[in-house]
Amino acid sequence: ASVAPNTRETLSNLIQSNELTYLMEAHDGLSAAIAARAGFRGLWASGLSISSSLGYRDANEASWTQVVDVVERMADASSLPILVDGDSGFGNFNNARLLAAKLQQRGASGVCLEDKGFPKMNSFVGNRHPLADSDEFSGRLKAVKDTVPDMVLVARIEALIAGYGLDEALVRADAYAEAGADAILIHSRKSDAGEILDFARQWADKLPIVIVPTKYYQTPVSAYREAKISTVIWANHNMRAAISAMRATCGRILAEESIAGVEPEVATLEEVFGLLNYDELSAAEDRYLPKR
Ligand code: SPV
Ligand code: MG
Repeated sequence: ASVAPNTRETLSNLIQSNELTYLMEAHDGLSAAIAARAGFRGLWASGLSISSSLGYRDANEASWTQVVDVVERMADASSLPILVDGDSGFGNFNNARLLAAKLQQRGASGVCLEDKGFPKMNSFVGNRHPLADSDEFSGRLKAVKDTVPDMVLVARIEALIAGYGLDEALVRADAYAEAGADAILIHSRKSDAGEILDFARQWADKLPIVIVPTKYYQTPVSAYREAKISTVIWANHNMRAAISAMRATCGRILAEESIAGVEPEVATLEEVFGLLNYDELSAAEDRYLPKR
């Protein structure tokens, strides 16, 4: 983990800038360090990926304190600004503001809240995605903004996921902007970006738009630049890449009764030590441990 504090771009700058911003999913200290080394400038602390890596389902089975602990490891290991998937806020306005305050204390730069109830279910699972009442959800947003005014607050609209149309999504976006959101995340489970681009056209840049193209991955990012979308979240690809790599490695070691075959395929131990800055520790040992 990096001990030196870094001067860093703020999440607010990234989301407000006119350039298209990418937030890369991470779900623990190691994946956060890998994303930072790869060159990403900000991270998405994905609820799906954090749950999965802990062995939970993305249905609020992981407690909010478990999520906060993971985010702290990500912040320490990467020094990047982190937008945290706060799900629906783990309850009412009071739970949401407590979560946000604790996330800020532990190094997060922003929190995204979705307009559903507790417990939520991952947006790509099944068809039961009851929406929260818009006024009640706006209260959750206001409470978070009042409690942590300098944190980026992203309001996530689940209307399209829940089967409502663009009109409901736009009415909710207006209400959430009024409640103090800094950006709107519009989510879709369609395999093309049509409804997202329609939303962007009608929303007309009133607040920055954040999208999660997990299902409409074929659309090139040039379409998002043209539509003046602010931020694209690559939401779960470190977690899914880890599954593929670990499955292949386990299968091979079991079948070959040897680790010789996988050795050239897996990261070297030197890479592990580099990612976690072991050099910094040995320099500190030279400085602080008594010389013999
Ligand atoms: C997550 O990464 O947990 C998200 C995005 O919320 S999604 O899985 O698409 O709902
Ligand atoms: Mg999520």
